Amino acid sequence: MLIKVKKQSDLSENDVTPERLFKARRKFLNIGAASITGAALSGIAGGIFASPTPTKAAGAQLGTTKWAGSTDETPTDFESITTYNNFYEFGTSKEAPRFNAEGFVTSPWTVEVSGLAKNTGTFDVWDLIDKNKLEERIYRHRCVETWSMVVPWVGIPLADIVKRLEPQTSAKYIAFKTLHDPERMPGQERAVLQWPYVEGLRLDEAMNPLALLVVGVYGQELPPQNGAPIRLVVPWKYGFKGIKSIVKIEFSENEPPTSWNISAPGEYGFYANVNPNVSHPRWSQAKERRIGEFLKRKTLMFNGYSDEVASLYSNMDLEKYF
Ligand SMILES: Nc1nc2c(c(=O)[nH]1)N[C@H]1C(S)=C(S)[C@@H](COP(=O)(O)O)O[C@H]1N2
Ligand SMILES: [Mo]
Repeated sequence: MLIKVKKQSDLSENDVTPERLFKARRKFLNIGAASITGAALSGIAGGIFASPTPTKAAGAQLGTTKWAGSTDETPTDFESITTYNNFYEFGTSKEAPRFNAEGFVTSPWTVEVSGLAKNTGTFDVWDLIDKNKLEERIYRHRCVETWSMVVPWVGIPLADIVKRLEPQTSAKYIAFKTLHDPERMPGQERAVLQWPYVEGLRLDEAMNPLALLVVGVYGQELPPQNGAPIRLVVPWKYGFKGIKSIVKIEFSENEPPTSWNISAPGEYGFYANVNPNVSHPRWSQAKERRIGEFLKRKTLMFNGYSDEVASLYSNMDLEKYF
């Protein structure tokens, strides 16, 4: 009898629990048993940096108008959205950020705008974001690790901000940078990624009406673990494009470097459009597990936003530009 030995790449959908994916991602990060011991891990997750209880305090309420395009799918509960996070600056487990980000001070907060635009300079976040123009938008959120959620974000179209900043015609890309401050972001004391976290979009992607600068969730200011005070949300792309706690925006002529692409260029591309037909080298992207649901569901092209965004990529080979 032929016994088939399973390789990583043969993992069936059912094998790919979030925990295994997390381990697989960590393994590639090359921080195996030698550098991350159980003790160090639990230290990050619940020990040395942690306070005894997660942040429960309700954030300040935000006035919003409801956007007409929201999905009518059931939003994931607030508890899951704010306790199951990816935010490596506050630890690499899903559970760590809510503990390690507790007390993270996000006021005052400035965003530097630089590069090929007319209105460069340093802005207070609340000068950049007009609190009277906030929209509530319920979007699907699909992580490259194959879990997904439905999130009622609060924010302003990125396009509105870009227009106000008046990029020059030579600007073809927009780049974003997360705060780099290991004293406030304890996960930055270890080189799990190259810090600061950086992300970017092509300018026409940034101008698409779905791209959102987000300052809240469930009608209140973002908790720190979700990227306070300001983060990006690009619902047709994998979650890692949604860079958190932004301190810098730069307009450029050339494609900017992006954190996960720097770490593993063969696994994470610049575009990172949700695409069930293009597998990650180590797992399929055909299905996803919606947090709170038992059965897997099919992943939709562009995360279900094809009508809105497919034209951005009409001449591109999406196997090559993954
Ligand atoms: N600065 C920064 N931004 C980040 C990350 C991160 O580790 N650091 N993780 C990304 C990933 S992989 C995902 S899936 C989303 C998770 O956002 P959420 O915790 O609000 O669901 O944030 C993205 N933005
Ligand atoms: Mo992710």
